[in-house]
Amino acid sequence: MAESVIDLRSDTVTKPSAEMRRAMAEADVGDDVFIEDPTVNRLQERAAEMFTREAALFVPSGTMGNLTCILAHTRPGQEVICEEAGHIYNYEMASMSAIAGVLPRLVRGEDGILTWDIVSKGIRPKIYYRPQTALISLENTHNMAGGTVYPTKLSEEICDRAHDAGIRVHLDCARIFNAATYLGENFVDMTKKFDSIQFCLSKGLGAPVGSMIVGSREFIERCRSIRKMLGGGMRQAGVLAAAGLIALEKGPKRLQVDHDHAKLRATGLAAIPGITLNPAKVQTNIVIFNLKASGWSSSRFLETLAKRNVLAVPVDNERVRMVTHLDVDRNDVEKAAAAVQEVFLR
Ligand code: TLP
Repeated sequence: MAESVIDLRSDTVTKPSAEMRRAMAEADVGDDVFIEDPTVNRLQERAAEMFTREAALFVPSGTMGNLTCILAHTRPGQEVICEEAGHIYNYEMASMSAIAGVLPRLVRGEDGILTWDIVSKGIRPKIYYRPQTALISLENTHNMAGGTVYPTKLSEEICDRAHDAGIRVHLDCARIFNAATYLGENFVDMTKKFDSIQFCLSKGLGAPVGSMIVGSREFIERCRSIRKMLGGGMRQAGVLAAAGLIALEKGPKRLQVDHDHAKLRATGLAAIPGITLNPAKVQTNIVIFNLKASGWSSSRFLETLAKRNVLAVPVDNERVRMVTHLDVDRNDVEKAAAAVQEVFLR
């Protein structure tokens, strides 16, 4: 039998479980554009209830969720402050500019984490001939900083001070349950001050498709129209929401396992000469390491690693990202570390 592939490219690669597939097959459905899909409605009600917010909206992807929120919060010509390595700026096809007509105003955080001091330097003065800051967008966990987590006090201070200045704050928390698992805090407390939040069902939680926007009823109704404008009005989407409900109930509880695996892998990788990585900085399920000292480029390294049935993605020419998830076990983690070692030894 051919050796199976260990896919560490992302926690998006997980396949729906047998339980999810069964629930999808049996889902009660209706036309969600008429707001008549009982399973979608249940998922939305459950997400709102879990986050103790008024309402929630099921969207096809995190990318659409973030863009929908930006469109709801801003007008063309305004600015959105975001971290320079953030997903919203680097991996969403510049949609905030191409579609929402707003300018990203970049600031740099330490390990991707912003403080009010950093954010406030990006806020425009209120002068009629200058573009105006409408929104601040934070990312928790911060993907390309290596899955780092916001201390809740820092994000709360940003929200409070931004609100005092009349600026709204969006949270791209695709991996909010990873962040909450790391902090040992309740995700409701971590997110309560944000004007909008977007989290993904299709990452560590294991659903095949979908993200949720959570906020006030009035905000969510605005987002519903915007989602339709973007082509995200799905019809019998209950087949997807059924998997989302299972992801939401069961997914968060097992994330510590992924974090333990990431830590284990980071420790193994850090011991390999040529790899630069501080395992103490690995907080969640994402490990990013630097190959520069080895002389390998990311692309050549990844091609060679793929021949050993281990997949990962480049961050840039020097850095590689590996993500743990529910479809990799401890054995896979150990095999992947051994494969990396073999690549260097050849
Ligand atoms: N992240 C993907 C890639 O796009 C990089 C991944 O493999 O990690 N916010 C954050 C923080 C994300 O990490 C992602 C996806 C999204 C938004 C977008 O979600 P989708 O892929 O559902 O549009």
